[in-house]
Amino acid sequence: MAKKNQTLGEFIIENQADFQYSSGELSRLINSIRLAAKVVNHEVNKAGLVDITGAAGEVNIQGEDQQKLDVYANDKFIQTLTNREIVCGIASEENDDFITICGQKEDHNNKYVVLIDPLDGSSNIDVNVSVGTIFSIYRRVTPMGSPVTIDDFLQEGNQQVAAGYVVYGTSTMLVYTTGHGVNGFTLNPAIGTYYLSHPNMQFPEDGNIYSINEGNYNHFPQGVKDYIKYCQNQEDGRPYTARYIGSLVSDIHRNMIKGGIYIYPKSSTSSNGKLRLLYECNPMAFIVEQAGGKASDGHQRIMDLKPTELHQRVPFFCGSKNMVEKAEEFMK
Ligand code: AHM
Ligand code: MG
Repeated sequence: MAKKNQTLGEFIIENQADFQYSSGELSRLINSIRLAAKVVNHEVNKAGLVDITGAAGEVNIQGEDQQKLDVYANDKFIQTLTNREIVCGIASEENDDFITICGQKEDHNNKYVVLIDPLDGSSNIDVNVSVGTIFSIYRRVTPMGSPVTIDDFLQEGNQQVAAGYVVYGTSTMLVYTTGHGVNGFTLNPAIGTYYLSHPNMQFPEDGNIYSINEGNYNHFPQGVKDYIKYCQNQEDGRPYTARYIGSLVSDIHRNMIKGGIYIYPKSSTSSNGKLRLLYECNPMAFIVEQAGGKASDGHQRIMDLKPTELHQRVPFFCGSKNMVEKAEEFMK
């Protein structure tokens, strides 16, 4: 049972017994993410002090400029998970291909793979706006003892055993689920400890915030244009409030607390939208559903989509259940 002021460490231990994570491997894995997130948090917080921000001069697989902190965060998460030998493979939004990890005895006997977006929304760093880390954990589907294959990563979102995000905001929070509800922990930076601050988070069924990049309006499908007009109409408690940070984790975190919908649709310039199914949409969908919200591609449940490639993009409609259902009606 979640208790306020409990530390994340205590919570993980307590719930390990509850949920019978037989070997404790999943607990150790979440512990490693907690540790790496603290290190990244420290670096993100210093971003304005040292000359570390700005494009690193590299371009990631999607052809976007990579920021230095993206590279740093990517390295930290991969290093931490690799050194502790608790996963058999990692796929990252920042890497072209997945990484295979084996123990010192080359035994390949760990059972989990992690998919991660180490620093999402990093174009916000230069202007001191929140960014986030998103992670997703699956049990491998190939036999233990052999190296992981692409099949271990291309699993439907409904197979996730855990997912979470870290929001580096006015305070730093780690929010995660293992399929038994959603709990949020706030970092006390003075002592480096996360405390349970948001037990059993619930997405309000309704809301009055819509979050979408309206600059792309002319390129949106008709259903999305009509839904935006619906949000703006003066009736039944509308117009809704428009709020768009352009940082997925922060936009969804706010909507989960206040009630709202986040949409990144396809458009005439990007046929599947922008967000990645494996690193962004599936983990966010798992968290949002566990909190009572809904996530779809405008037609079908996100977590039931069968991934075909590591860096696949999908349209994303996510938030308060009734709002997502209303948007889906417009998409028909
Ligand atoms: P990134 O993974 O390159 O950081 O891009 C993902 C981000 C999301 O955090 C955010 O919701 C979206 O891109 C904003 O995109 P846009 O600027 O097109 O509205
Ligand atoms: Mg991203």
